[in-house]
Parts: sequence; C-alpha cells; structure tokens
Amino acid sequence: MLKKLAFLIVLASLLLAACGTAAPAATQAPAATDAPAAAATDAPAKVYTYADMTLCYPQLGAESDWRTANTASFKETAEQLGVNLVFSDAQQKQENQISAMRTCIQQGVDVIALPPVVEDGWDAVLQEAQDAEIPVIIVDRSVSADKSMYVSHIGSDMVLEGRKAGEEMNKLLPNGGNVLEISGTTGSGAATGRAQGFRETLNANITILDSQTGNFNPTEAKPVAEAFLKKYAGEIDGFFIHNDGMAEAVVEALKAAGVKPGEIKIVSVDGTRGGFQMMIDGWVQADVECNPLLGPQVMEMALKLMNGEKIDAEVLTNETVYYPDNAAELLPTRKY
Ligand code: GZL
Ligand code: ZN
Repeated sequence: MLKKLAFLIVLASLLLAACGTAAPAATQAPAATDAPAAAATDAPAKVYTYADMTLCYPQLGAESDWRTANTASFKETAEQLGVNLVFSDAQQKQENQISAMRTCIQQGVDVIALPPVVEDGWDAVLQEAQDAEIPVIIVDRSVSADKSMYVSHIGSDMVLEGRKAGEEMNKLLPNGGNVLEISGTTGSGAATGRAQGFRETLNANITILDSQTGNFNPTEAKPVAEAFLKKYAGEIDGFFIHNDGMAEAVVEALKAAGVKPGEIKIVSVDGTRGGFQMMIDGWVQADVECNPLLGPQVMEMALKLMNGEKIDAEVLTNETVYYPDNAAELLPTRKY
C-alpha cells in the first residue's frame, strides 16, 4: 500500500514539474507577424431608408378637394413608409409657407418639398435652404426662381392643361361664341399656365368676354359667377373654370339664375369626384385631369437625394381629359 502511495506522489510531482515548464496557455493573441496588415475595408456608406427621413411639406392651404387629396397623399404615404412628415397649412398665404420653411431649416430636416402658392418671392428662402444644405423639391405648381435654387420640380404642365381646355371649348362651340373665365390664384403657376394655354388654343371665333380670379376656392368664385351672370346675361355660351371646386360654385349660381344643364358649356380642371358628378348631371362637358396624388413619387425622389443619387430636374405628371359619357362608370374608381 505504502509503495503505491509513494509511486503516486512521485508521479504527481513529475506531472507538476512538467506543467511548470509548459508554455503558458495562449492568453494573448500571437504577436503580430510581419505579414501585411489586412487592408482596411471601406465600410459601405450608410444607405438611408424611409425611416431615416424627415420631410418638410409646408402645404399651401386647404382650398379645394384637389388640395385635400394632395395633403392626404403625403400624410398617408408618410404613414405607410414610416417617414417623419413635418406638415403645415399656410391658408393660401405665401408668408406662412416661407416661415414654415424657415422652421424646417432650423429643425435641420432632410428634404423640403414645397408646393408654392404663387410663382414669385421664393429666392431668399430657397437660398437659406441651400446654405443649410437642405435640398428642395418643388411640387405641383412652379416657381420663377432660377432652377439652380432647387433640385427638381414635379407637377403638371399647366400650359398644356390650358391648351386641352381650349381644344375642348373649340369642340363645344364649333360655331364660335362668348366665354367667361374664372381663374385660380392670381400669380400661381396653375392659373397663369392654364390661362396662357387656353388663349393660345382658342379658335378665333370664340371671344373671352371677361376673366376674374376665384382664388381656387368656391367661396370666392360664387360672387364672381353671380356678377358675371348679371353683367353678361344672355351673351354667355361657355365658362372656362380653373378647378372643379369653383365650377361647383358656378353651377349653384347658374341654377339660381334658372339656367339648365348644358345650356352654357363648361370646361373645368382637376377631375375630382365633384367634377365627375357635374359631368353626370350634365353641367360640365369636359374635365381636364390634374393629379394631386404626388406623395409616393416625391418621397421616392427625396430618398434618392438622401442617398446621393441623381434625380430628374423636371418630372411631369401624365394627365388626360375626362368626359360625361363614361363619368358614371368611372366615378366609383376615383381616388379623389
Ligand atoms: C394644380 C393645383 C391647383 C388645383 C386646384 O396643380 O395647384 O390648386 O387645380 C388647387 O384645385 O387648389
Ligand atoms: Zn395638373
């Protein structure tokens, strides 16, 4: 028994001694060899997603169904994509839009999408955005500022919309006649372009008796229509009205004056549900489409800008003309 114990003691001491000389366990990485260090890989630049975006949309107002649909397009798209939308309503006043932009610049938003109420007066605030390195996309109506002051414009060719309206009026009054125009916001790209295109296209046998702004809203358009019906009673063959909201007010005035649907030809613009209903009821004979649903395209453009990608300087929306013959069939499909 003692021999076995002695053997074990000797064996254990031999083992301990061996351990004592073993190279220490590798407790640290081997010293760097002189192999070339691995090249530092360029970490890919961060790719921004919609969740990273803060988009400023200083909306011009809530003057029409078109505008309401335009606002809904931006709010719903932002909700769906997870974009942080900084939204405001300027009640159709440029100074309110400009101060909303200045707040966004202070806040350091990623992109400003500006739907300008009028064409002029943007140079200073566009310069401030540029100095703050915040890109601006002009949405819907145009601005007169130099194209170097903003990255892109997306919207309608308003002159083309006016030309389409002129062509429709020519078809409605083949033997000529007298028309009245109730225009949109004075100084806006939409009103200026539509008026220009209409005049460029109208046949020589059609006379524009008078033109007055209704500022794109029915409240201001109605008294204009009532005054026109008094002043030009019996002489009026047609109306060119720059949006459906104002056309609805004109129809109210025509009804009150005892005019029947179709007795006076009406060409309107937008293609809202209200416009389709007026075509179904026989009041409006042609409605030039103007698409407000620009939210998805604008946010796609803004994300490209955030990721340093190029975007087109001009994106024109494709638009058509709607007519009474299939208005009833199309009305249920209308998104605005
Ligand atoms: C045109 C848009 C106009 C609509 C009106 O693109 O700016 O403003 O035609 C709206 O209905 O008020
Ligand atoms: Zn349009």
